[in-house]
Amino acid sequence: MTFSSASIAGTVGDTATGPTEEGPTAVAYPNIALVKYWGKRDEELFLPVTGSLSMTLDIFPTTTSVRVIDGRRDVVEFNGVAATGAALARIETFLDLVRAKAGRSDRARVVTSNAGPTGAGLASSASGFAALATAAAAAYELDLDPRALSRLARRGSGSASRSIFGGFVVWHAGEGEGVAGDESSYAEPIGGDELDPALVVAVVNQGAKAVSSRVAMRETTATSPFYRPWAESSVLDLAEMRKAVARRDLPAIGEIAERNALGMHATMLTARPGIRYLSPHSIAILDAVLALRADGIMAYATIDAGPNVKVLCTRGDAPRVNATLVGLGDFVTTRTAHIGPGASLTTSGATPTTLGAQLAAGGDR
Ligand code: 2P0
Repeated sequence: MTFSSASIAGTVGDTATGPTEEGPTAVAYPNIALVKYWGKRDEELFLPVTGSLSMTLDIFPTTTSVRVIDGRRDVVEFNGVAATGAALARIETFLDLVRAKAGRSDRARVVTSNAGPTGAGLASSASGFAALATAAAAAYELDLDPRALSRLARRGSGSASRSIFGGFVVWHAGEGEGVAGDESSYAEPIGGDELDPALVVAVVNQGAKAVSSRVAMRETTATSPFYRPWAESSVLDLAEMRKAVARRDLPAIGEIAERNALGMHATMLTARPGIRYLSPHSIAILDAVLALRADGIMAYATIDAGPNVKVLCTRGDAPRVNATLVGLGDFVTTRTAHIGPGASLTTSGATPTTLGAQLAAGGDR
């Protein structure tokens, strides 16, 4: 756990992590699910059909500051550009929820930037809403413990509930509907950081996806005849995955993660009409992962709502995995991630570099 309730509640106004000129500033990292969240049982409360389990990364952070202002509308600056339309509305809706919890009505100025690609299946909404929840809770002086912060982040984007914490994290589906469901659906860390795996992120397309994961999961749950069987098997995958993490069994973790992800994509492919995020480049990487395993390298793939593939392996094998993926051709760009921290408040307000600059500075390719 990265911060205690005291550090959240107690930081507002203190010099170590208090408001900067832009207001409280939070940094959060993306997480990649090893057992996926795919489908909601309540769209408004973001209650998932199944629980999920993820690994928080140490790359592609989102940095967000929130300052309460004297104005009639929220103002949002995203990667240096004023947000409008649906992107602005989504943040306003989330701030309305924070304001309702705080009993406040004053508007905010939000400045946010992503170090990685946005909307490309690299969990930008997870880091984004984890950072926004953390900074907004501080700006509106909400006294939230990490569990409550995770539940709040969930209302911005389900997967953001997991990015409140570092390392391996489980997000409980929760029980029941309404208030009972809301209170029981939160994320928490489960240990296992000493596994110290690597995740080689193979970016084949940095562009935003054509179909958002929100719409895709709605269509899948509503129309795929394979959705229910996948959800049932995912519950079993989660139970097995928790045991595999508890016994620090990386090959089992990889095996479960790969089958769970392929199953999730099978449900999308069988939605009506089908939704396909996988591209020929994704398949080429899946083939390379199979070839690595045939060569005795413990490498397993997972893919989210986009064509990019993440390959789980040991820290020691990461250079070999990376070299293999880079060797596939110019279409692939890689970054190697390891276990990363939970969301935190910071004073720095440093603007993260762009993906291109990161790759130039220290990327694998
Ligand atoms: C996950 N994904 O578990 C799964 C796997 C994508 C594929 O969580 O509608 O952006 O905002 O709750 O969290 C992406 O979905 O969706 C996601 P909303 P979110 O990481």
